[in-house]
Amino acid sequence: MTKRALITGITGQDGSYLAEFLLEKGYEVHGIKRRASLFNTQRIDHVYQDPHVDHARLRLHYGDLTDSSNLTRLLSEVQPDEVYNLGAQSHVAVSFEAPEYTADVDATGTLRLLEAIRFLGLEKKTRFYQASTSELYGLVQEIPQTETTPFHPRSPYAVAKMYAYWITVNYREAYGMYACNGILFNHESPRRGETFVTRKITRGLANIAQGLEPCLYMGNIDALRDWGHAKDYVRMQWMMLQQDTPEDFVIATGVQYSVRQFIEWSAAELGITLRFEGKGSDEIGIVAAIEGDAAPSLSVGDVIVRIDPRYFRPAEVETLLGDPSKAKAKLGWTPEITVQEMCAEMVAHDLQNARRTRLLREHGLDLPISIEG
Ligand code: NDP
Ligand code: GDR
Repeated sequence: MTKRALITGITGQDGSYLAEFLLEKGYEVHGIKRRASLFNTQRIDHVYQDPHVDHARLRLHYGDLTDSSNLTRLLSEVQPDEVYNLGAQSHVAVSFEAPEYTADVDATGTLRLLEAIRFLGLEKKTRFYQASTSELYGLVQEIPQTETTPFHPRSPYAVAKMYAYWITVNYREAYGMYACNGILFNHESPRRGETFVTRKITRGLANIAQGLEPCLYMGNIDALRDWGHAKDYVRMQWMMLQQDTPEDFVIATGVQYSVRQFIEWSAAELGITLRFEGKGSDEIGIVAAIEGDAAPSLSVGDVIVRIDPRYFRPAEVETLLGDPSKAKAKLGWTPEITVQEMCAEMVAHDLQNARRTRLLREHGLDLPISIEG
């Protein structure tokens, strides 16, 4: 029997990798996309299948986590074996600007899905994955963080995700549902949204190297993160739903680096050696050396990184470091892509885009580029 999965957030970074992964495993994949005034399916266009062709195994449905009747109708139609709840307002800084909306989507949205499963009597058939987050640890109580480390969320996003975490546990305990939380630490890729820190860096520096932008403006570059590759992490999301009993797992690499370090690696991938000088808001990143003709419009001594307090958060998560021992021991999961390999892949991708934009400009096809972080 072909297994059927429903993915919320299929148009996002993780949703796109998970859809690819499940299609390769032979699943029929249903995804919920939001109505937008422009196309928003770029990340999954390469796996799109014409619904007019027989046996198309990827189907997209309009919907929204804020709409209970829509979710109930879709679950009733699809009757999924597995639901992956990846949909969210997922940007921590934005959650301070839109806290109520973030709670509606990330917290109540999760409840709406679980309740729809229960209401339709699918609680014994449908397995449920909740995209929980290392942001739950916030002001960390223990290093490294494990499945038993206490939570102290530091943003409206993290507080909303805390509700989602516990309502998932509650539906498992109260109704015997196969429901589990993956507590995922930061994971990135060339498909990462452009305003998350790693992608902002790889894209910004690639644009600077190609003469498209003058400078990268950053927030707290002392923040420490445990970064993995999204491809490794979606494999784990699936593995969590294939066990005999539902459990929650930390997914991380067990290694942490600073944002500043990620900037230095990215610059090095582009043939630029960066030197940081100054302190706090006055810190700057200066070009110390350039390999060959890697960045023809730059010179040694140019300042290409500055701090803009606009990107500081009202409450910051300074350090996160996960301990994935349980996932390794119980599921045999280990990450295969290192953070340095991932950084190289992201820079190569963004450099190709920047070169294309520069070429178009040189031929009079002036494309505007957004530098808003
Ligand atoms: P993205 O921001 O790339 O994707 C979020 C997805 O959610 C998009 O498809 C978006 O649609 C969709 N979405 C947003 N609002 C709604 C809504 N109201 N109704 C339905 N769908 C909605 O996130 P990631 O792929 O990086 O992350 C996936 C999940 O994992 C998220 O829940 C995130 O909070 C969580 N997470 C992510 C981590 C990471 O490091 N990436 C770590 C830990 C947890 P659209 O394309 O239309 O905007
Ligand atoms: P995070 O990711 O908040 O950890 O949430 P993000 O990449 O946005 O920030 C990581 C760290 O970098 C610092 N930082 C900046 N961040 C951004 N976005 N822009 C900047 O200019 C900048 N300068 C410094 C931040 O302050 C922070 O400390 C991500 C999201 O994917 C969540 O959905 C997910 O739950 C967590 O990861 C785990």
